[in-house]
Amino acid sequence: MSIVLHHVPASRSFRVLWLLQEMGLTPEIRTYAIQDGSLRTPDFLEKSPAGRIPALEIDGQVIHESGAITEYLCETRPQYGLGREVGHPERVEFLEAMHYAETAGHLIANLNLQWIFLRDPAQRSDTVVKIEARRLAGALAPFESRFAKQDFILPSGFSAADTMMSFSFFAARRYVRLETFPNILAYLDRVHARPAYKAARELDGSPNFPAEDFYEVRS
Ligand SMILES: N[C@@H](CCC(=O)N[C@@H](CS)C(=O)NCC(=O)O)C(=O)O
Repeated sequence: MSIVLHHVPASRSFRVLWLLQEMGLTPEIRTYAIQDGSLRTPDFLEKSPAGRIPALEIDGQVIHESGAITEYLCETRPQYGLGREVGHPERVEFLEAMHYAETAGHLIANLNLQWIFLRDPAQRSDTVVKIEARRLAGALAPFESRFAKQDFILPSGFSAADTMMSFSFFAARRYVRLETFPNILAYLDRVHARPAYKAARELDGSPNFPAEDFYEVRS
């Protein structure tokens, strides 16, 4: 079975790459860059109408949206136990985490645009970056108390809620000092120790956009 992942290193498509590795599936990876126009070709727009990654070719179709891909993989490959099916006691928490990942994700996207992708840094708004970094910290805060009680996003253990949500923690590090969230850092250590996570990182590739480790907001 051929699986093709349309991918940008260190981006949301890592969610899918890692979930596939948790399932023992290694896709063919086609790598794009956000700034070089490769996501706006007619060929790619047929796969992903807004020109976004990830897009996954699997089972004779192309799926876009990381959350939809994640739910599809869990539903069609239940043997890995990474989803929480309808009727499962954790179903609602699972769906909440799946979508909350994009509540955090859109804040990160706004900050990425302001700090990394604006061609002219003079166009950056100090007000917007300050507000969005605060809102991002606020979106991460509930997980600090959650990880005081449990090792992973769901009480019963590791699931695709982790492969979806973790990207937000990785990417948030550029804008929020995670040292103020020690339980989230301990969670990330648990995630980093997973063999499938390590394998996915090997396949991910180096970021092909110019990101700094941390962006300090002027007060
Ligand atoms: N909700 C979508 C968002 C996808 C998305 O915006 N991906 C970013 C990379 S993290 C992208 O493709 N950006 C390219 C662009 O904005 O032109 C998902 O979760 O798949």
